[in-house]
Amino acid sequence: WALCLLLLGLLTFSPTHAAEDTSILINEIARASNDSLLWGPYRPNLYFGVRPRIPKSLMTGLLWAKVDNFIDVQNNFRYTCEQHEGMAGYGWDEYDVRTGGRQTVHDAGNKVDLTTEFIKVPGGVHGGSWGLRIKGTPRKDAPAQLKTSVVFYAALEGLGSLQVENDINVVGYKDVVTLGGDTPELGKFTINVTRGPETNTYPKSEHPAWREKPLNRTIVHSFQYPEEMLWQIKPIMFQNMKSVVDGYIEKYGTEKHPMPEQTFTLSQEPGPGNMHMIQKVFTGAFEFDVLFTSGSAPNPITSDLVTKEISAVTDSFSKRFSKIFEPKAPFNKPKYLEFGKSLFSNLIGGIGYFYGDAVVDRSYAPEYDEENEGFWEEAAEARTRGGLRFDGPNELFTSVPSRPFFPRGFLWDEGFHLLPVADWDIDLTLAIVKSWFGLMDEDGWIGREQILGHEARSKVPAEFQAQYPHYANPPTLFFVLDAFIDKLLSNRSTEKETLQPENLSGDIYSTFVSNPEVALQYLRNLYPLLKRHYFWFRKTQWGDVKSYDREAYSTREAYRWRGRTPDHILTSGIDDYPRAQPPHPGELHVDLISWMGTMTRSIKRIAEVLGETEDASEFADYEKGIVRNIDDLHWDEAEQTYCDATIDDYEESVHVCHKGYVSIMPFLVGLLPADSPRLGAVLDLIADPEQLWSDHGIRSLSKGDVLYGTKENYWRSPVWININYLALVRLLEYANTQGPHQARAKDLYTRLRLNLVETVYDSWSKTGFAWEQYNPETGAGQRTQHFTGWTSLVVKIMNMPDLSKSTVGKINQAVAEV
Ligand code: 6A9
Repeated sequence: WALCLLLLGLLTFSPTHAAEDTSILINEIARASNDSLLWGPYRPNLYFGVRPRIPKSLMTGLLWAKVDNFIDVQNNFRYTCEQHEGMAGYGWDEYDVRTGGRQTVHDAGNKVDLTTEFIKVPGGVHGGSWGLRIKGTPRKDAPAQLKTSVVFYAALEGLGSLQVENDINVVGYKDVVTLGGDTPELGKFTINVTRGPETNTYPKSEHPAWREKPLNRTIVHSFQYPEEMLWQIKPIMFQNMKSVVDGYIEKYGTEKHPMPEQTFTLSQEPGPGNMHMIQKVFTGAFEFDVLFTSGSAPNPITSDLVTKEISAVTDSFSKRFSKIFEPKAPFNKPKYLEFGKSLFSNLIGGIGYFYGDAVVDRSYAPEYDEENEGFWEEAAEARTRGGLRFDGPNELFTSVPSRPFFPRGFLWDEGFHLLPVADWDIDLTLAIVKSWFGLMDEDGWIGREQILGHEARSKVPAEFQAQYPHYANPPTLFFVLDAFIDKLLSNRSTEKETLQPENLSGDIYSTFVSNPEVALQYLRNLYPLLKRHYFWFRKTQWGDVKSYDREAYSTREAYRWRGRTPDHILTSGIDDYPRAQPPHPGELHVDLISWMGTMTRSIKRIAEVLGETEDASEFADYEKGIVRNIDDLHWDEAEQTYCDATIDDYEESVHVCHKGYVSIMPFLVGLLPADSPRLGAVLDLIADPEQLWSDHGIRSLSKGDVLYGTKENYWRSPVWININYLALVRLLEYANTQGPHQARAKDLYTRLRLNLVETVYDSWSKTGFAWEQYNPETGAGQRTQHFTGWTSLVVKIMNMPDLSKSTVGKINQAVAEV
């Protein structure tokens, strides 16, 4: 009925009381949208963990291990996603943030395939209910009597209560274990952990301990723990198991020690506490459910409902996926559809909600102004002096680059993540964008890497934790706002259609687009933050042009990344790409001025849409200066590419040319018009197999560069999908625009698209994973495994048009040749 209310709200909307009605409508939409986004597996650092988007509330998680010997158990309990646990692939096969989906974990080490099926059921006034089905299927090489121990826990942070409701003496936990809870935000709720179907079987034992704790009973272990330590669940669990072992030894001696499946159990201690662990031990295949029912929901969640909903959810996911991301030729084959579903599901299933404080260096040390030569040494020195402080606590709703390795928000990654997400669910996308801009401080800064709270920090070495309020990162969130405005403008004509009830189930995902008033209000609310952020860039990342005896000096549009060291500019996102040596405060970075150019264009467009004409014309001036200076300051005639600039030993300005992603950045972000006199040279560079072109995508650095493949070789040869995606978008634009390079762009586009998809697909089908980057020679996925972040842009790439058979461009090419 939330949907009905929403529909009513939309239909009764009349322009007469526009302002008032709009705000009511916005609230209504926000509520409905928030409700369906309240719950989720928003702890992507775990193989499975549900929490609501509430700072301190109910936290749940899942652990399991095979228990057929005494040795392996300690290392085999799965909990946080880890890279070296010998997983034969894991992740969401199908997932939609609004309704749920299915994840499979191919746990080769524990010889079990574990699935988590999760569904959300709206109803009531507290964000609805959810159900989870946990299934284990022994893998082919598993012993006949595989024994698996599974622990599901529910913990409570913040205000409220959570307790075991069963009377242990009555049911002995043979059947359903019920937890009851009540919190200010969630109201009353119950969590039922079911026994599962009759087909479940349990280990048997002759040991006397069996009489005390037969394993066909569920074990419930409750306790109170300091809130900020609750995330350290594994050591807490082992501690209790150890006390159980000690108890057995004391009682029965070491001779008659029970079997491992009984040894590694928790003590049966249901009761009060902020943590309740529920353990089950099975032989062979198993299944049970966790059913969360919100107190205000009309009906309780049942196992039958989970069965029904999970098939409905996966069904509608597949239909919707085919509609939105249908792979186009030559990828219109079932195998690419499966591949696309998996990649996209992992991107969207990787969305998390994070809450906690962040380490920020607020010393504002004068060294951080980076004015002197040798500034990087002074800055390093200042960093050791510190001024570290905890900012926040902050909250962040975001996707993550990689669940096992970087399970937290990264600013410029997110702009790429949200491009596919925006096609799927623009309301969700805008909620995430808003969450990111909500992190901005009063100067306009947003930290590049969001390491919020103890659990997130535990994954990051201390020296990488601090964020610096003068460090930037490419402003890719503006791409997302651009995509939003594109959708807005293209949707206006079909506005009426999208309000039809039969379209409504899809409509909840795009309320903003189908309601221009609401969309404009969203932008209007965001606009002051966008400006603050934009001017923060101008104020902190400006480049010093006084040593450049060029005309360009007059416009002052020149930029330099702050925070570089001799070997890295982490802030640029392309960490170890070669730059001027040694660093110099008079350096100018061509990638940054390009980012500034695209950001300026984007904020100008937003200003226009909002009718902020004075702002728009101010931005237009900056844009003009930037576009001009990209050529004046950065184009190198001899090298025929764009280059960084610096000041040499003779106080002369010189170019620092390393061909690769940096040197084509003006092209990548869309600042070169189709008739640019530089475009031909850029395409030559891209197309040359001795330079950027490879069979697996465009290389980060030219094969001809002396530093190709050297040192860390992180961004010095490997193929990265985010940048290749940008190249593809540009090539498609040129292929569709009349101009001297149209036919060539079409050819490059077609071949690049093929190479990229094949590369990511091959690696995925061989290894079961998407990877952080790809080897330009072999195409092998490398570095971080299960990198489900921007690599999933391949879903959009498969959905881009197939131009191989179109005649567009051929005619123009012919004309041009004539
Ligand atoms: C260091 C080590 C367990 C590096 O995808 C996130 C970023 C990108 O934004 C950036 O462009 N990655 C790219 O060059 C990964 C950065 C990870 C830093 C974490 C701590 C943790 O050890």
